[in-house]
Amino acid sequence: MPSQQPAPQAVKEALKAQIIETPSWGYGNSGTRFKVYAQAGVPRDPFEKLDDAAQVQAFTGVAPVVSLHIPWDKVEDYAALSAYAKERGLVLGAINSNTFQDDAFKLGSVTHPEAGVRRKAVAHLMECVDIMDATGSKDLKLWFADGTNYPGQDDIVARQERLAEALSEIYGRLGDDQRLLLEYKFFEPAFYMTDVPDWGTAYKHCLKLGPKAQVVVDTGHHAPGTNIEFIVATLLHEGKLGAFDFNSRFYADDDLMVGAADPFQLFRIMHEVIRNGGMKPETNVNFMLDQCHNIEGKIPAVIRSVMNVQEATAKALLVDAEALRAAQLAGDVLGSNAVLMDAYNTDVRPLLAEVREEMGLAADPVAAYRASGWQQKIETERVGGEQAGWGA
Ligand code: PSV
Ligand code: MN
Repeated sequence: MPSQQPAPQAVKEALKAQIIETPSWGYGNSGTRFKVYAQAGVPRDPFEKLDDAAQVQAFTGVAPVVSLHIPWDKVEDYAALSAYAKERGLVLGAINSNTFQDDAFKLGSVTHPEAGVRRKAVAHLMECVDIMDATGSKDLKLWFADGTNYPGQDDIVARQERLAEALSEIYGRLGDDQRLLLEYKFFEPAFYMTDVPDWGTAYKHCLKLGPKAQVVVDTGHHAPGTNIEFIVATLLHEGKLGAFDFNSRFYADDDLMVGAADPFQLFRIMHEVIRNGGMKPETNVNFMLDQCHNIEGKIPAVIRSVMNVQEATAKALLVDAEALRAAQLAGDVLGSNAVLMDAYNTDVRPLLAEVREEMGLAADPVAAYRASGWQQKIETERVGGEQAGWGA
């Protein structure tokens, strides 16, 4: 018997309330270690990045928050940047730290064997919290490139202790409504041993720090075959999932548009998010994109990523939870799998088109962006100056 679908109105309301945070660096030039291809019209400063982010928000209606990366988005006056965002219907979101592009950090930042280098890294992280105070940002996102390339290069446990010490100093500096979000990555740029390689290590540190420390799941930071939805379910159940860095990978940390490589995986992740209360505002999961658009147009790619998250979310919202539970309790292996697959195989594009129209938006955001003339405008106007990029 076909299962009872959840009420479409509730699904629509959940989709309208969803917020997807876009990364400032997704609007700038990026590439691989082989080549960064410049694109016409790319922003030259953080203000122009916000102008582009405002386009994504204008056409999707669910992307009003923009993550900053320091020092890539360093400005003289963060209150002015915040006000500029506000005038465009945006707010500044997570502050992403960067302890990986200074020569001093060659052997590590907060885990470096020299105390002086560790102090330099902590000073940068403290500066990031100062910036949060000025922008009103609530999340400090920490990703450490720290690790070693050769067995025996440094002591594994000593590095963990140095990391814990630095994290606890930063944690102590946070305001009551600010969080520290710790991101893990299983390799790169260190190849032998990474100091925060997996969710277990990130979770261990966050647990010791306290309730204002939570884990970031970057979907591109796992070994092939990892069951990411298990990690998501577990962290949510433990109250320790702070954020996603959404993107797609085929081989490594490819930073492709989320949902491009494996939309079924994204659906499975969103199913666990919904099943475990991760969409509730009080759970406070930050759904961020962390992507670099190297060969494709940047603004339409960010729009497409937002739409991919919406499609996976819509399908996950359509899972008949009652039927799933009943089939699971009955030990009905095929029946329970069929409930999930029914939802996954639903074409949610008409539903999302309706949602957008009810929000006063065009049904097809990419087509609307292309017709808007914004791309032509920035390609004509943004000439001269230095285009924003990684600073790699
Ligand atoms: C590291 O690969 C990472 O995922 C971290 O989130 C960084 O902040 C970001 O990429 C930079 O693109
Ligand atoms: Mn990331």
